[in-house]
Amino acid sequence: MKKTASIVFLLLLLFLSVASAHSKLVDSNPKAGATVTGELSQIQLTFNTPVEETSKISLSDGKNDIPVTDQKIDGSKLSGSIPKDLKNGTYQLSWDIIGEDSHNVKDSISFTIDRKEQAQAPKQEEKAPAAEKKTQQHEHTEKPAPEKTGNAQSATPWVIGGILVILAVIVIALTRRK
Ligand SMILES: [Cu+2]
Repeated sequence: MKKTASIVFLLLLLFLSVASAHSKLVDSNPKAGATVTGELSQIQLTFNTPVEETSKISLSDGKNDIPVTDQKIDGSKLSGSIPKDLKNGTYQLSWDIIGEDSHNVKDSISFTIDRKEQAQAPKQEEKAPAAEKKTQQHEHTEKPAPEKTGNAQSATPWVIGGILVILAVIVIALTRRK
């Protein structure tokens, strides 16, 4: 009986670790949807896992890319420098990272720069603050040829999860009969 319980527990643990393995943003400067009124020359993204060296940040004002220079990776933190004199407006801060589970994750947040000294003629589009928008896309770039030699990283987490749940149900059903 105890043995069965621990098997079920292990299966559950395995399922959870597979299902939650993707790297995601946990903090940022500026924060998602923030309005920046002061100085901003450094941006930083913090993820829930370390990210690989090839990970990149990019910044756009919706039309043009703005250079993010001096990009640095420090464990789970990705940082870079941006021009100090950005115009007032809404910006998209995007990342293209390789997370700890070796998956490629692309996502972005937006923030607004609204500095008084730059105040321009009022715009008509103030009704819906674009800064609230947060695009969510978690893309997984799978290896081109999925082969059987691959480990759990290339298998679809949901398929594994489903199999584990079925196994757990069978184990529980067998235990009840005794
Ligand atoms: Cu992932």
